[in-house]
Amino acid sequence: MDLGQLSLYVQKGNAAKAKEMVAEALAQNISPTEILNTGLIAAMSVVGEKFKNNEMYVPEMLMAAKAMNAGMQVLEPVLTATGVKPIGKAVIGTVKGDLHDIGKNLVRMMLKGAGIEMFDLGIDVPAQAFLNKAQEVGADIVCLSALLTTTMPYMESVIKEFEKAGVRSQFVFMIGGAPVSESYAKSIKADYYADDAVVAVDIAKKILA
Ligand code: B1M
Repeated sequence: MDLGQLSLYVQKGNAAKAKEMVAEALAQNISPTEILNTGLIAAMSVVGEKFKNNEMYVPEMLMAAKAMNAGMQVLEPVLTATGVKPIGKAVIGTVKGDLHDIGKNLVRMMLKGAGIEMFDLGIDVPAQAFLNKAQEVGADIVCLSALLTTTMPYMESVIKEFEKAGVRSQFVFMIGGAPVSESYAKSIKADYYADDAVVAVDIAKKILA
């Protein structure tokens, strides 16, 4: 199977074909990681480049994201399949002002697949909502995602909200997203930075061991 074709369907925003091809690829025993990396994530890199170069605009970018999400829905049961009892709990969300959720969803699925009970607050999440949910469910890890340089600083506001409430030390913060870096994580006193969903799983397992 040509996963390049899957990437093209996603770039063109053809959700039905993207879904169909992911299902076919799984039926042909192609690994979910390969489908993700070569078919789906690669498509979003092309879309991002084209957007930067004014060859693609927001509506097309949104269509591509919908096609990507359609493909990911087919992959979800495979990525989240786990027979084990939960090893911990995590709250996850994309911070306030930011509507990007593909990377966050991927991290959620992979952490769930690693046996972590996930509480997904969605997108555009205010600091107080992270604090409320983390306390309500007794989370071990609070996962923050941001895709924009303009929303990344809000991650610090979330951590400060926990400090203000006097509960910062009860939670481990893991942050990630395209503009985020290890040094940024250090500068806002987050505990961990994860470059991608696979690294996020490694870190979470270490935290919960
Ligand atoms: Co937007 N967008 N977007 N966008 N968009 C980017 C991020 C951008 C880089 C495009 C570009 O210019 N090349 C640019 C940001 C520039 C910047 O800040 N420096 C940008 C912009 C400018 C915008 C708007 C401002 C455009 C506008 O309106 N003029 C607008 C902002 C809206 C808002 O949020 N307020 C906007 C809107 C959108 C859409 C809604 C159309 C759509 C999102 C739809 C959706 O998510 N449902 C969209 C998309 C699709 C993108 C690109 C093309 C793809 C993002 C993506 O899904 N990548 C993106 C360009 C790019 O990234 N190349 C772009 C695939 C995904 C798997 O990767 O999310 O990076 P990613 O997640 C990775 C890692 O980062 C990491 O793990 C994942 C992989 O395993 N990770 C974590 C993520 N979160 C983590 C959390 C962790 C650990 C790891 O721990 C907790």
